[in-house]
Amino acid sequence: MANVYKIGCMPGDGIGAEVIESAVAVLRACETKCGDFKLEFTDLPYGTAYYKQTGAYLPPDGLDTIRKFDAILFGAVGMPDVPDSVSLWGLLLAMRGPLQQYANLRPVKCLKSIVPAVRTAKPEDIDWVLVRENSEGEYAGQGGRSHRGFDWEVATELAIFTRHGARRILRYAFEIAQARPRKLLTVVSKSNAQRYGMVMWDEVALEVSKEFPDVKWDKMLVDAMTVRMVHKPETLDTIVGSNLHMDILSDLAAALAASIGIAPSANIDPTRQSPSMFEPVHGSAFDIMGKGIANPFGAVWSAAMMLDFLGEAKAGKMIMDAMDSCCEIGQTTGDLGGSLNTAQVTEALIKAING
Ligand code: GGG
Repeated sequence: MANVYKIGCMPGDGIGAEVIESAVAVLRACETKCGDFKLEFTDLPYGTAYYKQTGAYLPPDGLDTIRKFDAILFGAVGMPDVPDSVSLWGLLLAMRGPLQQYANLRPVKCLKSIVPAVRTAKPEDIDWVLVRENSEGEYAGQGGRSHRGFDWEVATELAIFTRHGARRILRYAFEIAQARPRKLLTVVSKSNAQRYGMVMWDEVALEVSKEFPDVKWDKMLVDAMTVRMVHKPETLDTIVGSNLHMDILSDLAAALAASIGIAPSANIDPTRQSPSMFEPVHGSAFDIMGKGIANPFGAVWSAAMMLDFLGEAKAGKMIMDAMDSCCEIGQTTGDLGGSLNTAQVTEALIKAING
């Protein structure tokens, strides 16, 4: 009997709807081609339009609804007429924390025939997995403001690091590094300037490293890491860091590998008690919304990660191969040098899947 997976489909805002439509069409093609699993999609309407109608990004029972799915496919959040901090905390961060999706995986590599943005790098030099702490740190949502509007206004934004939180993400990153051929991990922090949380982070990395004697690892300050990614990309493989640091480094990494439009991510609950959530790294890009030109690769690659996570690795690879073959023959959107629109790229991917 075929495995059946219940997928909650949450396009969200802006180009989210366009890229998720593409990802679902590609998943459907894969499902038909493989014939040994089934995907049951349920549309979840949460996003800024829902917020404007109801006053909340998620209904009171929203998380309970979400918990019933095997995985969530998410598009993007954010519109110009709602403050970004309201939309991000109303939807995306409101899910990642309670669902204990404490690991955010962001693989980056140059797809076939894609040339890195830096002239000195070879395409094969960029093949990384970025592991982002996804539940605390600088995005703990703690702090406050007093004396609003006065010159002496004070705003605090606390970065909260727990030993438990650092240990579980560092252990997860060491496991990922151990499973990759080069067994190489770089731990990013800023423990010269941030002398409490980041110093503890480095100490925990040293402790956890002892469980993985076969993984070669080193430490980098986040500022120096940006330089190493540009000038010595071949020295990197798996990279782990805090919520904010890896949010920034993963955009840089995607740009180095050609375009933020290709970047996928997986918000994982490694304990599998809650559904994991798969989303392109890019945001809602409302400046190009409705034009039909968004690159669907970030969402499609995220869908491939979802299949992998669900145990359908063969189908996930089919999608990756289809993206490679489209890139090889230039069937891409403008950001990757091609001239196709979103629907045409989707068609090309489906054609590649159908062989
Ligand atoms: N597709 C993801 C999305 O909408 N991202 C918007 C954003 O700003 N995300 C910040 C984050 O991933 O923490």
